[in-house]
Amino acid sequence: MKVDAVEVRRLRMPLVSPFRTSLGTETERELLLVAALTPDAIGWGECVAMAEPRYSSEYVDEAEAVIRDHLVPRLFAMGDVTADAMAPSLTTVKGHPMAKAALETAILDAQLRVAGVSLADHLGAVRAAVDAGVSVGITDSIPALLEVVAGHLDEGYRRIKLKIEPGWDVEPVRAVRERFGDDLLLQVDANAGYRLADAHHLARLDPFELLLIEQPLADDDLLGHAELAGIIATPICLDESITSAHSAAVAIELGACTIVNVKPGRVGGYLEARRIHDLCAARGVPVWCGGMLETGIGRAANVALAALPNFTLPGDISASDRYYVADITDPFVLHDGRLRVPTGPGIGVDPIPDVLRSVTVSVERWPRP
Ligand code: OSB
Ligand code: MG
Repeated sequence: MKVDAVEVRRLRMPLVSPFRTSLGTETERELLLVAALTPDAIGWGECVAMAEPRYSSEYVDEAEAVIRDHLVPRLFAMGDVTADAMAPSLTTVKGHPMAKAALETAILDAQLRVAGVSLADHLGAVRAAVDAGVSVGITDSIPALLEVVAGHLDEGYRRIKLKIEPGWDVEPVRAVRERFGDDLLLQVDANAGYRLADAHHLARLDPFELLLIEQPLADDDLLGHAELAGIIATPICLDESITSAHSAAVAIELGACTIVNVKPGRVGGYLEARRIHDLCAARGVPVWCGGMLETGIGRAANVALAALPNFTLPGDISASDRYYVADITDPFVLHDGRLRVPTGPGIGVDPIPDVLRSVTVSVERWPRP
C-alpha cells in the first residue's frame, strides 16, 4: 500500500465527569488522532497517550514529536507499507508504544478498508457483542460512590471496577459489596499505588471475593507481585507491567499475575495485543480489554479486539456517554449491557466531520517526500 500523507490532529474533549485515580484527576481528554491518507482509503488510529506522563512515560506532546520526527520518516522509507511490516520497521525507535500503536492502527485500518475486511474478522473475533464494564473513579465520599455505581448498574453495565488508593480501598469495596450483593462482578485497580509492605492490608480485600486486583505495585515490580500473590487471595491482574507478549510471558512464568489487562496502546498495537491474547490463551490465563478513555475511534478497535475468544472477562469498554457528551463517531451505546462489534471494513466507524472539527485544536500533515 502507498501512503500519500500522514495527518496528526490534536483533540481536546471535556469528560462528562472528573475521573480520579491514584495517579491524579482528569477533567478533559487531550489526545492525538492519526490519519493515514492512501489512494483508496483513509485509515484512523487513536493515540492513547494522555496529556501528562502519569500512567506511563508517554504523553501527548512527545507522542506528537515522536510520530513526526521518528516514526513518519521510517514509514515513508518503507515504500510499500503494510501493517505487519510496521513494527519491524519501527524497532530502531526504542519505546513509545502508544505513538507506534496509533500509526500502525491507522495503516491497518486503511489496509482493511481497501480489502473490505473488518478489524474484528482480521483479528479473529468470535462474538458480535462484548460485555461492557465500567471503571469508577475515586469519589469524595462513600455515599457519592454508591450513587455512581447504582447509576451504572441501572444503565446495565455488567461489571464494576473501583479505582483504589491507600486510604480508599477496604471501606469503599465493603460498602459496594454490601449494597449491591455478592453476585455483582466487582474488581479494583490501584494503578501502582501500593508497596509490598501493604500486602497484609490488601489481604483485607480477600473476603469481598473480587474478580481481581489490578496493578497493586510498581510497574517494574514483577517479583513483588509474585510475592504478593502468595499473601493475598484476590487474583492479581497486571496492566502497567505488561508492555509486550514477552513481558506477559515473563510475568505469568514468575507468578506475578494470573489475569492480564490488554491495552493495545500500552503494548504497541493491535497485532501485539493479539499475540498477548494468544499467549495467554495457551497458558490458560484469561484476558480483558483495558481502556484509556478513548473516543469512538479507539473504542471501535477495542471492541473488535475484545470479541476474541480468550477475552473472557468484561472490559473497561463503556458506552460513549460515560466519557463524552458528544463522541466524534456515532456513539457506542449499551444494548443489554453490551456493545456491538462494528462489522464494516477496518475499524468500521468514521469521525463525524462537524464534531471532529469542533474538538480539533491543531492539525499537522506530512506528505510523502
Ligand atoms: O488504569 O485502567 C487504567 C484510564 C486511563 C488510564 C489508565 C486507566 C484508565 C481506566 C479507564 O481505568 C478505563 C476506561 O477507558 O474506561
Ligand atoms: Mg489499570
